[in-house]
Amino acid sequence: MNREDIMLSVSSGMPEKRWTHTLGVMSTSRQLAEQYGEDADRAELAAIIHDAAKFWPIEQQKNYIIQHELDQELLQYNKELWHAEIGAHLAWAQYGIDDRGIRDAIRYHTSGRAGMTLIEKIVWVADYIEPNRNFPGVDKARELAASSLDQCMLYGLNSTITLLIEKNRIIYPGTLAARNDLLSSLSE
Ligand code: DGI
Ligand code: FE
Ligand code: FE
Repeated sequence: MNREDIMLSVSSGMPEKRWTHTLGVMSTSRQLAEQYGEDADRAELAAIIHDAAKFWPIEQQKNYIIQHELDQELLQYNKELWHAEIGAHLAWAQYGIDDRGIRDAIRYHTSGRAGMTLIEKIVWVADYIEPNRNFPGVDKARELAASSLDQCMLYGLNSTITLLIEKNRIIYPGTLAARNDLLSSLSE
């Protein structure tokens, strides 16, 4: 499917506000790709699809993961992680994207993982700082992203992990691994 058809399909499956967020992630991903030396079209394509399954009813998300034999382990962790795994599968099954790097940028856009690629970091950071985001600390995150994707990601992961602990919620081990991996590569 071409870019325009994918945009129409994804936008029709979400409320307007979430599509506005997606447009923000698209432009921020392009911008970060140009700054940090990634292919802007690839980064933007991952951004278009990243939240495609975000507004599916939660039972439908669960069933999709089971029926398509996706990572079942995710079902033991927070539901907010599921749409990323489904989005990566939709990119291939519904939108015909062969590029594994694009699909992994979608797959890890919420959790993060150890050893993230450049495009994965770009989409993660763009999702966190796009212009429509408004949470305490977002300006600090934007400042960090202007000079270092790794510093911005570490800041964002620390903040997400802290919030999850404050709410006494489960933390996905991949998120901790992403944070630890960034910390050790930054201190090398
Ligand atoms: O889909 P978006 O709202 O654009 O953003 P996202 O896909 O990054 O989802 C972020 C939410 O996921 C955030 O409110 C925290 C929540 N979450 C729940 N459990 C985890 C988690 N985020 C991470 N990184 N790791 C978790 O274990
Ligand atoms: Fe998301
Ligand atoms: Fe998002």
